[in-house]
Amino acid sequence: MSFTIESARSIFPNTQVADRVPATVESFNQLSAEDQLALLWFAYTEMGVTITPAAMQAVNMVFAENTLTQIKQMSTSEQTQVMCDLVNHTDTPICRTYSSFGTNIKLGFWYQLSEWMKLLIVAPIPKGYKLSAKASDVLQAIRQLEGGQQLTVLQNIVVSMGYAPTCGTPKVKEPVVPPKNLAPRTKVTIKGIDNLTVLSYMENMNAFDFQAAVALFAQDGALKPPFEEPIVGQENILAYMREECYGLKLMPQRGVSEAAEGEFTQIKVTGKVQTPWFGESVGINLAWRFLLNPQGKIFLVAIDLLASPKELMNLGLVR
Ligand code: 45D
Repeated sequence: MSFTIESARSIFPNTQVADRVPATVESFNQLSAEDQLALLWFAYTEMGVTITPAAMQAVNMVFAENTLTQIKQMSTSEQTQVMCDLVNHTDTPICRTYSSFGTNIKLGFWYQLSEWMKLLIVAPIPKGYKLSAKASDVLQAIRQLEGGQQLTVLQNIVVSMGYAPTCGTPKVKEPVVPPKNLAPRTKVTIKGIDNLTVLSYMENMNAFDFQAAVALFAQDGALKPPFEEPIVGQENILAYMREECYGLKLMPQRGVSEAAEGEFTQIKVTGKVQTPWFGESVGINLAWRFLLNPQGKIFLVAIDLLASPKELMNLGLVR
């Protein structure tokens, strides 16, 4: 029997993932638009971590500039309406445009609005806004998550906003920006791991050398981001990395390598990742579960957000 992507997903089955993240997003989605906006604003401003303004330089904001200027010139009530439309997934031109943005442009769009809200250029959330009881519960649930999980909740919500007519909306093609400041190549060491594919994966990702990172995958290999379906095939993985991975810092710590059936190898690595948005102030606890084919190519790497820091030590060795 040989692996399928589906069956490969269940290697290291005792990995405890942060299930409270999708559960929180789910209960958030049940709230009214006003509650959603106010709650997000409270959660964002309370989080106690600030976005590194320099992160905006890694984002190609030209695609959002027209929309942002348009919103800036609106009346206060029109601005509030646009924000409600975005959370309501209403079919408007702005919501359609927003949906065509990649993740980082969406985050950058809200970052810009948040800066303008502070300056009162854009309608702020009313200071005295009273959340409904249900919304207060969701806010409380967000407060109880660890920092990296809170950011993931926020990111997932921001990504799902807007209006996409069908599931296959054409994405704005982001021109391939020639790597600005290719990060210096640094050697990675992972306690317990000497596998060259895994080590090169980390090193190439940290150097933003996505071409080299993708070359480590099998032709029909897959990458599964947290709470998403696998992205299959080298070309799709490369497009994904160019859109989502610029500026990430992977900090693997330890791992375990075991033989799997059919001369495959399964390797689990735990550690942290830093996002360019928050730099060193937030480390997100992660696991990478690699399944390498007999040729040593990546058949699947599944990235999971860990339920708790304790999971960093759970390599499945204690039986
Ligand atoms: O007024 O090896 C609100 C992969 C509304 C690749 C707002 C990976 C109200 C392979 C929205 C609140 C990528 C999978 C305003 C590794 C309102 C690989 C503004 C993993 C103004 C390791 C809100 C990477 C704002 C990972 C401005 C796990 C919110 C990366 C901004 C994780 C939120 C990155 C931001 C995360 C959130 C980034 C900037 C979780 C960023 C989150």
